[in-house]
Amino acid sequence: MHDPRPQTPTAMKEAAVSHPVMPTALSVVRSRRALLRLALVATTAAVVPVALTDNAAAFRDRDCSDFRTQRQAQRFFKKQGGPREDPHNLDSDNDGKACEHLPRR
Ligand SMILES: [Ca+2]
Ligand SMILES: [Ca+2]
Repeated sequence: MHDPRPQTPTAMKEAAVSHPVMPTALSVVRSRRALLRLALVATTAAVVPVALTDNAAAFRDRDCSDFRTQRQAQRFFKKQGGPREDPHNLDSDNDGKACEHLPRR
């Protein structure tokens, strides 16, 4: 088994040199960074799933089959920013009319 502690007097001296008198200040900085990183990771881990869940809940893709009439689809399409925006792709031919194949009323 390997013992990490220095075995020879020379190795001990080298170890002492590579860890100077300020290890406390240095390790404080290091642990602060580690803490910050940990906090960042924890925050990201906590926020990202919530954000994803929120988005998924807020945006439920609608299709023409979700509407009974073209009029309903058109109303929804306009509410969602149509025809400039069409996040649900209700107007795939971009003529400003959503779900033309649905009955008018
Ligand atoms: Ca859609
Ligand atoms: Ca269309």
